[in-house]
Amino acid sequence: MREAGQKGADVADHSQAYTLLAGQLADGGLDVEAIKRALKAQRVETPSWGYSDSGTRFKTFPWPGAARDVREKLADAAMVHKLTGTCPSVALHIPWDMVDDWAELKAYGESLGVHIGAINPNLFQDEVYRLGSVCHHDPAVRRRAIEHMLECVEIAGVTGSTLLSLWFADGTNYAGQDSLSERKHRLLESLREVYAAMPAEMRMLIEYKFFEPAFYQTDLPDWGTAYALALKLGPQAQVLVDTGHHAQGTNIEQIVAFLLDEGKLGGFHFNARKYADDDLIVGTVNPFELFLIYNELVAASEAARDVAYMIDQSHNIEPKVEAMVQSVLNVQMAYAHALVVDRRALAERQAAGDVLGAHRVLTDAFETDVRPLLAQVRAEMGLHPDPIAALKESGYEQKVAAERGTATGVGGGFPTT
Ligand code: PSV
Ligand code: MN
Repeated sequence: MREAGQKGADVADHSQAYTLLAGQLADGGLDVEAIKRALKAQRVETPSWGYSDSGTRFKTFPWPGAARDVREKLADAAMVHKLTGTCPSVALHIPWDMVDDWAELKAYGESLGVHIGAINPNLFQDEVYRLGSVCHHDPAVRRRAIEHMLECVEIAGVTGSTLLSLWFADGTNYAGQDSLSERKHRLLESLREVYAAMPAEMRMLIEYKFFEPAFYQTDLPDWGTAYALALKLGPQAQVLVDTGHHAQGTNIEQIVAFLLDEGKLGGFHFNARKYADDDLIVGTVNPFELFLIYNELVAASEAARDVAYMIDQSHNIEPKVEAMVQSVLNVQMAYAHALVVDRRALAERQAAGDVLGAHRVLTDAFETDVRPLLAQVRAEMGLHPDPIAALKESGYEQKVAAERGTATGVGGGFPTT
């Protein structure tokens, strides 16, 4: 029996719906084969930390079968790739994913069908980072942060990763706590040293976040600050847009359009921000926003060629592998909607000053049911047209739950006594 909500992506009934849709898209002047090629080439990187137990400062609810180490995280990521055909790389966080033998880990990932993607240095969990890392007033702490980033550049060299993805928890909680301009200088000086150590093929992605963990002042609070730093550092430095890191109401697609036009959009961390930060499944709350972001990416065409698409989510109350597959499907949906925008009609309406006509070109695309198109693409890729159904049929979640068990005592950040 078909589960509620699965209709339209079903194996048996997608081809008829696809034939109808393909005819309508072609009649509208769209090249359906080119759209399918683009969807088959779509890539989304999943994060190692999305497969292990993680939660909030209140509570981490352990999930049966959650990955316990980096090898299990790679295995889960490989399963997501097997189901979606879209996720061949995995982002790592160091030292969460630290191993002695990186070449061996790389080979292990490849034996499963995935490779190691962005390397994320962790500059927020050591005791010494209480007052910051690269912006800290003590040069010894800054040195430690720089050395850790240099170590990550080396790790990336062995794993074949070309992205060094940086996020700093640096900031202050009280007015007067530290010199704001000095912190700015320390940040740039630290990044210059790391930038200089990067090989030519590596890019430094600089992520911003407008709040948390510091609440009075954050050293990298917005895209403008990240952009200014990237400009100063050079062409291998770019901005990373984490969709969860903006104030409510921020026009993220405008930021995307600006950075693309300036050649400074390095990549994304996709998620939904209704959990305050960045832990919910992308596209669940605001699919229209995600579509508008993809609309800019498709419009930018070649200028978006090197953009890295990554998910940054830590699931607390939901099944982890299923949550990751759902995230990928939501990103694919946004891309498919952006690909069916009638760009010629849009340009015409814009040139005519037709405010609502132009708007309707976008909403027409967004309201198109692209599920048969995505099912067809998956079928042509040799995949199950419905990856969630395929996951459930595979028994993978039960298998890992039996093998790995359920963690005990994972707790949360608050003291329990
Ligand atoms: C910080 O909130 C962040 O978005 C950064 O990308 C970190 O690397 C990641 O989350 C850790 O979960
Ligand atoms: Mn992030």
